[in-house]
Amino acid sequence: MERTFAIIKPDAFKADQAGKILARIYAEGFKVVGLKKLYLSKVEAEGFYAVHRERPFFGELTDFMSSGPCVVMVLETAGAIKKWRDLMGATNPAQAAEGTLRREFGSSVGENATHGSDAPETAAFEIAYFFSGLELLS
Ligand code: 3AN
Repeated sequence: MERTFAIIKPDAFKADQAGKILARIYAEGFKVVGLKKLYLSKVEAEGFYAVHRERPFFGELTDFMSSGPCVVMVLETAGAIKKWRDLMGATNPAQAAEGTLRREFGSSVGENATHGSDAPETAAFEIAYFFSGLELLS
């Protein structure tokens, strides 16, 4: 079993799509080990995306992620990291495959509805950034 970290981003939450996205998560066989709604501050978003600090879109990205509530989750299944990224689709919703979450719910490369860890090390960092061990008992 593997765990990954996922976010329903502020665009999707604001558009009342959290329920539909969660339904897809359950339908695809993920176990939701942790889940909470948060309203990130700018500083909290900057800490989460620290690896992107030098990228030109860092300011835009962290403004967006602190623009409204989001839902953070820990998802568990075999091969969870890749399986969740496959379900999300490409970063740019216009290039995401039919049936993926970003294709259905995203509107731009920045406002793309969902986030998912890209490797085991980032999953470990991202899970620990938002959840204590006590919150992940299952
Ligand atoms: P992914 O989330 O698919 O791994 P990355 O790692 O390329 O994509 O990008 C990290 C985050 O930065 C993503 N959440 C994405 O929405 C955002 N992002 C990527 N490129 C841009 C851009 N040109 N403008 C605004 N936000 C961007």
